[in-house]
Order: sequence, then C-alpha cells, then structure tokens
Amino acid sequence: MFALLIITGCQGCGGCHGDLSDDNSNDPMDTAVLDSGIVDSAQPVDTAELLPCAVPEIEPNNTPGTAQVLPMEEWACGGLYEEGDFDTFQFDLETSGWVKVWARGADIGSSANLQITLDDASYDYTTLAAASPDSPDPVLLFPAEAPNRFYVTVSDQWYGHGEDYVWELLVSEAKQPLLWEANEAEPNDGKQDGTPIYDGDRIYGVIETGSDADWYVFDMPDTQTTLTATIEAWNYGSPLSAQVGLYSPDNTLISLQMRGEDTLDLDPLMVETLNAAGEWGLKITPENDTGGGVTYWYVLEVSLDTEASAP
Ligand SMILES: [Ca+2]
Ligand SMILES: [Ca+2]
Ligand SMILES: [Ca+2]
Repeated sequence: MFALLIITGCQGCGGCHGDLSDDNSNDPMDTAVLDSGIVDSAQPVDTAELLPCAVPEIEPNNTPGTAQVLPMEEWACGGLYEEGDFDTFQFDLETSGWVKVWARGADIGSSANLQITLDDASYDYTTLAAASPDSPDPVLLFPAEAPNRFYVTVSDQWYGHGEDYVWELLVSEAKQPLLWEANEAEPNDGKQDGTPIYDGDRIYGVIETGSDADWYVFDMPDTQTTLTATIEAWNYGSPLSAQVGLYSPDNTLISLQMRGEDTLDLDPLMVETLNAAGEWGLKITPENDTGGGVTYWYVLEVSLDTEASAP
C-alpha cells in the first residue's frame, strides 16, 4: 500500500522526492516501513504494483562513481540485464540510528540470486549480504552514525543476468531489533582481556574485523552448572555467521558451535554442563572470516543454571 502511495504521490511531481526525505517523521508511509520488522519484511506486499517504482535505475551505474541517488524510504528498481551488471546507489543518512537495506528478487519472481554490498567512504561498513533467514533475498539491518553517505550495490551471487533478473531495493529507517543491557569491552581479543559476564546477561558486541575474537569470561563455583549461550545476529539482519567456542579453566576447547537448533540457522546455540570450578571462557569469532565491521553485530545471551543440590 505504501508503495502505491509513493508512486501515485510522485507521478509528474519532481519535488515530491525532496518533500518525502525532508520531513518524513510523521508520514504514515514511513510508519508502514518502520513497522515492517525483519520477519514481516519477507512477506509479499502488493508486489505487482511496485513497478514502475519511484527510482528506476539509470545505466551505467556499475560503480560508486556512477551511483544513482536513492532517497531513503523510496523504492528503486531495475534489472541485471547485461553480463557483469552491478547496480549501485548512494544514500545519505542524516539521523543516526538503525538502517534497513532490503533487496527483493525471489520474492517478486525474479530469476536473480541477489546479493547486496554496502560501503561508505571510510570502509567502516563494508558488508556483503546474501540470503536472509526467511527468504533467498538479502536483508541487512545495522546501526549507523550520521551524517554519512553510503553506497549499496545490487548484483547476482553467480553473476547471472537476463531479462527476468529484475530487482527492487529499499533503504529505510528501522527499529533497533533487540534489547541488551551491556556492551562488549574491547580490547577483548584474548581470554586475559575477556569481558566478565554473569547469569542472565545480554551483551551487544561487534566483530570489528574478519579476524576479531571477542572473549567473555565467567567464574563457576564448585557446583555443577549448565551453561546456555545464544547468539542473536543473522536472524535479525546482521550478516555475521558467528561461532562460539567454550574454554575450560585450563584453556581446553570444550565445545565449538556454529549453528542453532536447525542446521540452516546461522546463529549458534550452545548448551553444556560444566563440572570444573574456575574461570571459563567464551570466544566469539566469525565463521570462515566472513567479514567484519560495524554491521557485523550480535547479541550474546548467557544463562548459568547452577544445580541447587548435587545428587
Ligand atoms: Ca542494471
Ligand atoms: Ca549496472
Ligand atoms: Ca569485538
């Protein structure tokens, strides 16, 4: 519905784009965008009416130097019609906050296997995102500092192209997807610098580089304890595929988890029974050096369930 409003409202009206981006805080269209969380976003919404869109691509647009301006909250559309086609847009963020970048292909019947890359001039946000949890189409959700100019490129994972390799792209403000109480304390690349954690903690961390390791440490009393550690990242729009290592007080790797309950779930879940007293460690790293930066965020939740009485 909101896409229809954009199209209708802007036909033959050159100033509408500026109006929307200048004052969009109370616009009902934006509410629709803001309220569409990561799960809702995968649901089809009036797909047939999205073309023609507010910002059709104009070739050539293969590089940041030829990037097309895409106002936030407006749909761009185009296609990967030629071999080696990359379609690049730039958008300016004027208010710090969470940003959602969403490309649609499979959801609208395209043959493309879409991926999106994100960057800014200082390369703090360099990101590659492909399939999201609920769709083959990429969704990226990240916190960003304003003002900044970003570049986003739509392309095919396998360099495919053709008449039906169409796509749609939307960049919008988004809600913070999760809650947490504390942040990791960098530097924490070794166990000796590990961020202390306690039962019930929810901690926000970032894999700053592909080789970053985030250590967390906790003390276990001389009582059998069940550790449950969960990572929330990929399911909420982070491109991070994390792995969690559990290290005993004598620094032996006890467990390494890369997946959730479902093997297709890239957010690790770890449940382990601990028997040795002392300082244990959890080490969060990216799986296979999948990249790093501000966009590669995660929330670690830890529960330590100590048995009330030993059998
Ligand atoms: Ca194109
Ligand atoms: Ca192009
Ligand atoms: Ca970190």
